[in-house]
Amino acid sequence: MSAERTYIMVKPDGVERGLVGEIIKRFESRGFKLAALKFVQADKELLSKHYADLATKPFFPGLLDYMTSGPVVGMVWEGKEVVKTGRKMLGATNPLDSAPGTIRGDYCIDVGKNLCHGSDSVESADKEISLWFPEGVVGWERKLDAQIYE
Ligand code: RTP
Repeated sequence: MSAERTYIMVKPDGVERGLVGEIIKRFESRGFKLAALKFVQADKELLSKHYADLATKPFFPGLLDYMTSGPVVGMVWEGKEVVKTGRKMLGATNPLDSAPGTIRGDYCIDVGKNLCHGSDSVESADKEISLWFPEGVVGWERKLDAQIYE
């Protein structure tokens, strides 16, 4: 069983719209294992680190306003190829390009209100998990894994 981890975050619009449970449910139902979860009012300093690669983009100030407009729910999910699969489950960055059946494809319309974030590589996931969970992530053994992985 792979211990790959990804950082998934419900953005302020997702929290306000009551979609936290729905997003968690999709990852749980798929068989991924929840490894950490946190409700945070993030500040611009933290988000500037999270989105450092977007600092020169014209939409960056608006992105910081959006992401600080309310609390977010940060999570670490664990499982086989969870980084790539998590991104597929979220859907395309622009919700209008997201397939039905994905989170964005089912629940949103605009790129600036796209509900959720998912790490785009294992390397990004490691950085994001360290940034959002500096206290570390507690490992736990899930006996159910025997019913999910061959
Ligand atoms: P995320 O980090 O949120 O999972 O999104 P992503 O990797 O799919 O996309 P990225 O290019 O890293 O963009 C990060 C977030 O910035 C907002 N965005 N707005 N107005 C725009 O053209 C625009 N482009 C991106 C979105 O909230 C996007 O998720």
